[in-house]
Amino acid sequence: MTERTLVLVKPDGVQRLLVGHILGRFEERGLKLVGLKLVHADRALAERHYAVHRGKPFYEGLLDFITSGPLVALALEGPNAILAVRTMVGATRPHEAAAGSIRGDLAVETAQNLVHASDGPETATAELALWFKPGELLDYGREIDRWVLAPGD
Ligand code: FUP
Repeated sequence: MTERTLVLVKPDGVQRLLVGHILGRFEERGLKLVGLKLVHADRALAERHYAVHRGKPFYEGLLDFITSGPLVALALEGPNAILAVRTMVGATRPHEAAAGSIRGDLAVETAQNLVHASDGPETATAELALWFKPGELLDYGREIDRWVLAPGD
């Protein structure tokens, strides 16, 4: 099933100059970029994004971190994109993340684990609506399907 999901390359990823690398991993996998923006989130946006964590011990630090600098919001589309992206991102705690995953390869700190990815269909819908206005998510053909990947070429 074709799905859309939200990915954030968090402020640590921007500061570490890993945006292109991380975006490249998703592109190499074959996921289609349907939304992209650089955002310096304010507190209100961060609170809505992380509402599920309100009251937890790490909540205030999480808000401070996610608002500490610009991040890159990506909307990705593809077959089973939500789970495919979660698997590529790896476990929340980077020391538990599989080698080969983004966190498993590039991070060691839970508080600075580089990437956020929606964890299910409901959160994907809600998070895409939170970070993108409707007109900012594009529907477009993928020329590569015709020119590179077309069977029989
Ligand atoms: P994930 O879905 O993998 O991004 O993980 P969560 O939604 O459980 O957590 C969101 C963010 O909170 C993590 F990316 C990092 C932070 N966090 C902590 O700092 N400490 C924790 O114990 C759990 C999460």
